[in-house]
Amino acid sequence: MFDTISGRLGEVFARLRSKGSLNEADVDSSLSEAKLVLLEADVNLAVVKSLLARVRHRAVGTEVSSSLTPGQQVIKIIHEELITTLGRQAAPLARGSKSPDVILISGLQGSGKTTSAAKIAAHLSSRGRHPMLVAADLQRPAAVDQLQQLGDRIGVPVYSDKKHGPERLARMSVKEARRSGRDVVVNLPCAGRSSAWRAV
Ligand SMILES: Nc1nc2c(ncn2[C@@H]2O[C@H](COP(=O)(O)OP(=O)(O)OP(=O)(O)O)[C@@H](O)[C@H]2O)c(=O)[nH]1
Ligand SMILES: [Mg+2]
Repeated sequence: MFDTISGRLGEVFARLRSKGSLNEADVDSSLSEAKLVLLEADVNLAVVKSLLARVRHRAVGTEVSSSLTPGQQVIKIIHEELITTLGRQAAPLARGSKSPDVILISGLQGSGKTTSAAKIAAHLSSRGRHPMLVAADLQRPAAVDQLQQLGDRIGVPVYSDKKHGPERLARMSVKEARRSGRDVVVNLPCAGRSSAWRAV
């Protein structure tokens, strides 16, 4: 997601970079394009509004640096405000005292649990961890297949067994992770009230 956002924002602001002088209309037209890019990437509307309001306030304000053109100045402001919005410090995932770490994902129906589980697993793989996805949503038909397809796409093993309920599956998945050398288990039970909560 960040690659897409940065590529598209880069295109929007590349047009400003070359300008020797900027008027409010230049800034406003770039910011409204930036707003679309951010909203299409699912950034929260309140976050987008506040970020762009701060950028606009500073960009049409008084900050002038002799070493930068106005276009470059706006890009510098956006860069700084993006850092402020995202946070200056990365917060790594906390590691448990014993392996594997277990991440349990719950949330309302259709809120993006399965997709997020695959994204987390892909991210962890890219950081050198060895995740395993657990398909413990045994109620919705095709839920296991959906996760299996995502797992295949990102090269992460998916553990499931339709013979057992979510709680048993959660326990078994931890054993299987230890046996197969996976150091993070991303478990997706069916619902917040699932008994798999108790098993981890
Ligand atoms: N735009 C957008 N769509 C998303 C995002 N995450 C998931 N989706 C889509 O939302 C729909 C539901 O996502 P899932 O990951 O299946 O949601 P879920 O919570 O696992 O759904 P259930 O298992 O049915 O409760 C799918 O069509 C996804 O492609 C996201 O970050 N942005
Ligand atoms: Mg799901």
